[in-house]
Amino acid sequence: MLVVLGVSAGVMAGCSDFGDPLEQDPVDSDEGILFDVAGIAGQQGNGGDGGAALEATLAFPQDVTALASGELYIVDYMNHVIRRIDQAGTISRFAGSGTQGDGLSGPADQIALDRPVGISTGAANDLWITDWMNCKVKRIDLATMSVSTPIGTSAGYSGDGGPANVAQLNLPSSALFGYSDITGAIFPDKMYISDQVNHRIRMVDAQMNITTFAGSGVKGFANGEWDEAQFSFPDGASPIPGGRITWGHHPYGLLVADTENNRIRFIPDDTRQVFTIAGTGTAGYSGDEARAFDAELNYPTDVLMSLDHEIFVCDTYNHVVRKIDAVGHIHTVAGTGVAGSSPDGTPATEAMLNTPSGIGWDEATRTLYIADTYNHQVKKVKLRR
Ligand SMILES: [Ca+2]
Repeated sequence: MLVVLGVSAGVMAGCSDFGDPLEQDPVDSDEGILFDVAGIAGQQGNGGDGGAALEATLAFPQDVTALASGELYIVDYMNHVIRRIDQAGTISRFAGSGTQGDGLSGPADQIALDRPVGISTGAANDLWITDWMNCKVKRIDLATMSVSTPIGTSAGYSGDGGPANVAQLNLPSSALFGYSDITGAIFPDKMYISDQVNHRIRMVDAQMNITTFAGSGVKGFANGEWDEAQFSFPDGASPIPGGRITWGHHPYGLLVADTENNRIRFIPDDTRQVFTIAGTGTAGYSGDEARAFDAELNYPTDVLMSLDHEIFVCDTYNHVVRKIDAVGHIHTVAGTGVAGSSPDGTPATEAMLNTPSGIGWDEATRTLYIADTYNHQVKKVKLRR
């Protein structure tokens, strides 16, 4: 089914976009085509576990993480669970009881979560859940499938210099373990957390002590020294999750989706001198095919980097995903700029998204995964270099 759709859509894309048949890709006609992965457009629900992910329903999925094994993990935000799609495309509840609450320890599928926003790989046969409303980061031991809560206690800002389990965070929106180098290896020494309402990046070391890695804590915009730099993440009465971070490796450092500054920031791991790599600061949708530094973004909430040094930006209120190439030019790779929904198999730059919030990446197949939040779906597109 997917193959048939992919071939027909690929031929259509070839006719419209690549008039010269020599430029058509004879190997992979799925490239550039947006496919559904999970969820039904416009249908919020919590159904379908044990069956095909394409027939399941989701509730405002916030992010998606692809593992090298081929498994996919979906942060099913308003269902308060993490769902897993296996290599055969079957979906199941992986973590979270489905009851909104705050379970500190116990079996993964019985633990209560409250609006989780992220899941990331650890270095010790574990996965880490960013449990946003609970202001905690929870660990799943994959050998025992049991959960513990080593980071966070309640909403606030405290605990730097001491153990992370009694420190306060305020709506942590992503947690990134270790330090992923160009080979994909993870060095198990640190975890970085975007501490959204504190407008800071926190760091937890191997001894499980917490500190502040970057951000003065003042909401605003300032580049420079780590403790003087300012970020502007969503806060206020009912913020959406934002300010997610990822590793960049050219040079090594953290990339930050600085959501309310409409910019992407970079923090080199060695100097911690914060600077801007994309966005003028003005909310808008402009600048494609030119320098990302001169482009307008609108409320970017997530960012990632491929091993080819491409940076992908979840440009949420523009309803698109954009790519900053290795020479610093920005392009739209999915979405049209208009909120909506399009049929499975539409060329990605002709397909509408609705308020995408999180993106994931599978390096082996160069597949971009998109949490298409307001469509209650996860989608994917393979991208050429
Ligand atoms: Ca992500």
